[in-house]
Amino acid sequence: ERKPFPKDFLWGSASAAYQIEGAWDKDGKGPSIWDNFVRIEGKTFKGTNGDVAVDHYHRFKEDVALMAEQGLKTYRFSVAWTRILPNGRGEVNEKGLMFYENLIDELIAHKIEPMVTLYHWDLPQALQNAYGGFESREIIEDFTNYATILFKRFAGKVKYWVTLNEQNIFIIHGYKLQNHPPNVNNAKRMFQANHIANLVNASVITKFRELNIPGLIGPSFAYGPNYSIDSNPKNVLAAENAEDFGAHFWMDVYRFGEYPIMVWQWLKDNNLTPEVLDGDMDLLKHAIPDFMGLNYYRTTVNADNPLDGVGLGKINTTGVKGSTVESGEPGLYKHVSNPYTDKTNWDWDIDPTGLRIALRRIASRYRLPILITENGLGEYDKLNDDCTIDDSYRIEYIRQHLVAINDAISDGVNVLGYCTWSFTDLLSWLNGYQKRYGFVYIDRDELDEKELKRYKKASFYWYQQIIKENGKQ
Ligand code: BGP
Repeated sequence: ERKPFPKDFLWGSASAAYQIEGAWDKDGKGPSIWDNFVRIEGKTFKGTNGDVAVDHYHRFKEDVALMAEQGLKTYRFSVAWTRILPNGRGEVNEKGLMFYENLIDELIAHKIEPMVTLYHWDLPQALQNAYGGFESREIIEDFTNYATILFKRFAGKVKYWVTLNEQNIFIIHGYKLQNHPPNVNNAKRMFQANHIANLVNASVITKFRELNIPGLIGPSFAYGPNYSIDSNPKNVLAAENAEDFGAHFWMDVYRFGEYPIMVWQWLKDNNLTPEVLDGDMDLLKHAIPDFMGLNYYRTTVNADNPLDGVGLGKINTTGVKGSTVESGEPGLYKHVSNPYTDKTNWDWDIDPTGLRIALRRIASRYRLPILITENGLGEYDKLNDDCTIDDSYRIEYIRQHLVAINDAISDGVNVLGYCTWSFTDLLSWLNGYQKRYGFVYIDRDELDEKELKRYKKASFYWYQQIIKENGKQ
């Protein structure tokens, strides 16, 4: 029997600073690693960047008014570290802090719960230069100081805090696939930076507890279940490997302060273990998050991959169906296409049942409430002559995922809320502005900073109704 959504369910939507704000060098903001990375030729789709993005920095009141009109209960956004501390540390830039204070006050005035992500990938370039960013333990103190400024300033106003957005993504793409800064392909450095990112996460949670900040804190993790292509035990084992390496390697650390046994053995065998100092594991063990933040987009199918098998591959950043190049980890698994699911134009599987499975797996293994911090459909949208946008495919996508959440809740999973990605259209890191996720269309084709007009899509009105009826469909 399907149970209703809880009364206080957080109906929300999400964004990230670099993808919407623009004003990349305004009011004292320092450069982040993304401000520079997008300028390397060939790294982003047709060289698109977030210099102007959708100019949310200057239009946040208009955007919040739209959120209020839709009836959002929560809005998840990230703070750009380089607005608060242009060099990552040192003097606070009051103007940068004021931007977020004004945004938070505006949300509260409209009865929208602000949900703040501390880090959505835009590391201060100054810290990358000074000591290699996440590769040095110095970042633990710098990050914790930065977070403390926000905790103290917004304590009482902000109840939901997200530490790191998708550590798995920024580590793997930054230190292996070279799709993100710092644009490195080096396994040893990757596992080192990852261990330090774990310490950063734990240190920030520990600080939050020490300061007795009222509210909830946790990381957001990109997870989609790994399936096996069939019941061939070799392929089933490959899917298990993918779960261990792609999910447990992070979430076990967040929840238990321990690396999965089998991954740790593999790291030792391959001479890739990070440097673990006295006290590290103790810090990790005692920083249990209040919730597991889940960013869910797709599932992955796995098959056996020999040692001389498939390696890096290539993700689809063009929006031309079928341009993904198969990837894998030799000796462990390879990712293959799912014959049962529909795909987006960027080859992402559409799999609402996978979300139910994800919620159940996380709930059983980690015994924490789950906050869905991202889910959505990236597609081409068309602005009609009468200024309407019929994104019925997006409505159908979200509707099916809400049914899956409702099923998981009925299965007994504690889901605190659901944030769609994204509220307005915004910059997709690697895919430009053509891959749209929003309820609100923004015309970016002819970039005119004075224009960037907002148009409500069909999905805007549909989600408005869903919120009004608390998910009843
Ligand atoms: C997540 C990120 C978001 C957003 C989303 C969509 O990994 O946290 O910032 O970009 O994915 O991905 P994409 O823009 O690649 O389609």
